[in-house]
Amino acid sequence: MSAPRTPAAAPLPAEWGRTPLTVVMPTYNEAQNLPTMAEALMALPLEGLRLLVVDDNSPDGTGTIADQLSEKYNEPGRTRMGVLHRTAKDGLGRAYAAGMTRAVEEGAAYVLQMDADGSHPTDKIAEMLGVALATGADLVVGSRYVPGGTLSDAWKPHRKLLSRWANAYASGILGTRVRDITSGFNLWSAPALRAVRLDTVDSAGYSFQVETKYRALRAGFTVMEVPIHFEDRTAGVSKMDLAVQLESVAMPWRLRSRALGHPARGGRRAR
Ligand SMILES: Nc1nc2c(ncn2[C@@H]2O[C@H](COP(=O)(O)OP(=O)(O)O)[C@@H](O)[C@H]2O)c(=O)[nH]1
Ligand SMILES: [Mg+2]
Repeated sequence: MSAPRTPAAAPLPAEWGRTPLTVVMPTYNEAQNLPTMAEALMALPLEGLRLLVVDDNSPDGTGTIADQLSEKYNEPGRTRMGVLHRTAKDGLGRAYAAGMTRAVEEGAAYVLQMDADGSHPTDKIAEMLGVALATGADLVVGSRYVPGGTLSDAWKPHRKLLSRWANAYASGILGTRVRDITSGFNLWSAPALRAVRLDTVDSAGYSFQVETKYRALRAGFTVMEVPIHFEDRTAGVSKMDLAVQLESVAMPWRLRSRALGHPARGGRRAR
């Protein structure tokens, strides 16, 4: 007897597929990756999906490529892709805050955060939207650390350990039960994003992921996690640097201290 086959993911009801969903994708020197990403997104059976690229004036011309792709995919009366050009490299967190704000202003009911380097699986997007619509969750996290979630084999054991440790560190300090609080592949409802107040987020870099999830949890929004396979980038280089890492180490303490009513000194704004 043959083993039971895993059924293919069921398509979303057509009405759900028409939900206005904007994928916000920050780019810095992703010229080699962006065309493939855009093509994969545009081929998804999600009529309401749009792509908004947020480019920080990449020296490799990613911004120009994004404009050309927009021309290719946009049709009269149907904008499927847009580009937010910023003048200089200003950090992943700032790029996301600007792009996600723009997406909600332009009418997205849901916003999906996604890297441009192929690490996040486009074929999980429909499932994440389906989970949000079916359960009413306001934040659906594409998670490497729930059962079924997997990491690229290209990651050496020490890198896997570091990623696990970074998650345990942030979640432990903040007392959350989110398994992948550092994940950069997240689907948000527009009301949750408004409540998060992106204009007041402190994180310039990758700790944006932790800070925004923590704000959503504290505001009482429901968070769900769905397992993903996380691929290593095959082209281009990582933009993770020491300043970004230091901010990520300090941020959970600042967030906790602020939540306890003792604003950490050196914060950019009092809240
Ligand atoms: N606009 C913008 N995008 C950035 C910046 N830093 C990183 N990114 C983008 O954010 C995504 C994640 O960055 P990446 O270097 O892959 O991080 P890693 O996966 O942690 O190594 C990629 O699409 C990058 O191009 C930035 O300062 N500005
Ligand atoms: Mg990456």
